[in-house]
Amino acid sequence: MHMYLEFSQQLNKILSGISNCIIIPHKNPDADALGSSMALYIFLSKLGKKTKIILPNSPPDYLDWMIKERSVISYENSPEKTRRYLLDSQIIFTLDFNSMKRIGALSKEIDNINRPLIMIDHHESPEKFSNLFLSKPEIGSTCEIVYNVMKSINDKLIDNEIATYIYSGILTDTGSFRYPLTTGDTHKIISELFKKGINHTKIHERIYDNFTFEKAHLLSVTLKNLKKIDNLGVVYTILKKEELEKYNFKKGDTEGFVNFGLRIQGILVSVIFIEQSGEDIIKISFRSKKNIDVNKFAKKYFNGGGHKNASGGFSNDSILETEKKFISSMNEFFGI
Ligand SMILES: [Mn+2]
Repeated sequence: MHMYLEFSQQLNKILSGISNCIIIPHKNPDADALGSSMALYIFLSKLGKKTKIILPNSPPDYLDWMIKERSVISYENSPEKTRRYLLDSQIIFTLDFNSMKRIGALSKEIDNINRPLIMIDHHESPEKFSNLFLSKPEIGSTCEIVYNVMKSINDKLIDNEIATYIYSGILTDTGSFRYPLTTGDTHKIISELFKKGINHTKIHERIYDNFTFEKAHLLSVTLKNLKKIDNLGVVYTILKKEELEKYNFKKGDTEGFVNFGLRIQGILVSVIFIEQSGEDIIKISFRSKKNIDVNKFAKKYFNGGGHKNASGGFSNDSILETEKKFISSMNEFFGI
């Protein structure tokens, strides 16, 4: 709690002198990025600050419910408007990422206007781009960190709506409270959120029971394509362009698919390769259990990073080349 207190006091001091804030989550935002941004947006608004969330690009459809039109603008869709908001701003919060790479072209705009940056994040190895930062890789979600910050600034401002956003981010980033970084403190926060009257069943349904018919079929292809690297406890699957097109793939449709591999007995690493049309790269997601550090793996072999048990990367090679490289690097990684 000590670290939160110190950060919150510094933040409070900064806030007392300003009236215009911007909040920026990472590109392709998930429920933790959007949840922490929306929660902080409402909180800052209640403190009387004019606030806007700038998204590097539009969020996936299934998270539409998390967004309130007036609070958010997408840089991808309205670059000019974004520049105006940035010019008006006095400070910029960056949430749920710690490398400027994660916001794409928007990072250049941030460089240009040169405002104080305040980073709140839980990924490993933060870049030092901010003036004030709270980097806590030992915490399971940015929402949990933002909650503690808001709580130490002004507990009373946390309402049902803020609590709902915070719950959504904690829920998804802890894998529904199962990943190792879920703690007793996390559950204590959840109990506090319940006191704010959240409807947890409704949140679960919105986040998880949202498959389109095509997405269900895409999942069946994902599982059908599953391959195993014998003796390493590794499974991987590949979704080719044609398969994605056949099932009318939309951004976010494959969210969570990579986790299914970890349901297999004895499997400690699960990987999904997605050959997205329109982009010349293969996107890769890694999940692992126990001490297997797929953050290290993604960094070393596939231009990526993230967390120990959940990371991402990409490849510029063909599917065939990427698969070959993946198998040999996994063997090298496991020292075989
Ligand atoms: Mn997160």
